[in-house]
Amino acid sequence: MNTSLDLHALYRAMLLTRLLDERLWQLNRQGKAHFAVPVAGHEGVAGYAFALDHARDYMLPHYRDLAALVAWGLTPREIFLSLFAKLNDLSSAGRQMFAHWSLPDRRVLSLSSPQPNHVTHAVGIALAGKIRRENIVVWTGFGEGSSSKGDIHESMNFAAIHKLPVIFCCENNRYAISVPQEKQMAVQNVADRAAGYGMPGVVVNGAHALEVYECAREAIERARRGDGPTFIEIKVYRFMPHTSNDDDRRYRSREEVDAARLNDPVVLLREKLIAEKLWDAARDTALQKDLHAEIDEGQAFAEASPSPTAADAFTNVYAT
Ligand SMILES: Cc1ncc(C[n+]2csc(CCOP(=O)(O)OP(=O)(O)O)c2C)c(N)n1
Ligand SMILES: [Mg+2]
Repeated sequence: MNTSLDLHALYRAMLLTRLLDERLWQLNRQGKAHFAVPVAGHEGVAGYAFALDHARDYMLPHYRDLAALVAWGLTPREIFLSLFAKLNDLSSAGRQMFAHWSLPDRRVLSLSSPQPNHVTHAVGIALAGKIRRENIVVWTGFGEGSSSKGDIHESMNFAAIHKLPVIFCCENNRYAISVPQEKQMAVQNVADRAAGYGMPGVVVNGAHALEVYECAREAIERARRGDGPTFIEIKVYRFMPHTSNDDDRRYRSREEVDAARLNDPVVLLREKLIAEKLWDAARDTALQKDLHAEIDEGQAFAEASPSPTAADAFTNVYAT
């Protein structure tokens, strides 16, 4: 275990993400936000963001990686500006769908809605970094459903041949919207495919953020040494519907969801910290209160921010 990891910061990022996720869903249900992408169950991905170097590495995250972005410094204000499609939204000045994060000054690149095009962009950045001898690592995430697409196979093949400093992170939550994994592929572990491209394939339990951190750290060190890419499969479970446009009762039982919730990454980390006497119930209550206040403030700030006007439709576009 790398003792330089700040466990409290990791837990804070995961808890803040959970509380934000609940608020984003409520706002959608109240008719105040047109689209929500729940991430509950995926918060363990914060572990990988703690293993990257925030001063030089690149992130092209999966749309369910809000916890990694929060760990990377994305604030509640910035998240609500994007949710409400405000003019000062950093990602696109209110143009892109929610969860398409683009923070050029922080080296976070947007995914394209067609899944998973952004993985090819990650490989391109890694190639550029290698040619320029920048010693960067590029992290890219996608779902197991998206891993069936050709983009992934071409990207992995190219990255392995050229020993590029890129990490392919497949978040396997067993469903591509309503399609279960067994109707999507004949392998149990997507990571088994890595051998076919000539790179290590690792499976990690996403319910344990510390395991995600450890495995990410090893892959990042390997990439930084010049030894090439790694494929990491994080086993997770999505507790909520695919998006606010989905009704998951039509394709999975409540018993299955309830059973999966017994392995809640936020609760498991909290219990671990308490068991190791690094945390207690009183501190948890105080933290929850602070985080709720931060969320309220971020929401109020974004609600009071200006919306784009008709004239703004022609800024940052290629032609009028
Ligand atoms: C090329 C393409 N086809 C279909 C879609 C519609 N779509 C959006 S998300 C999604 C499911 C992706 O599932 P998975 O990759 O497992 O990620 P998860 O949502 O489970 O995290 C689909 C089919 C899309 N965005 N792009
Ligand atoms: Mg999936």
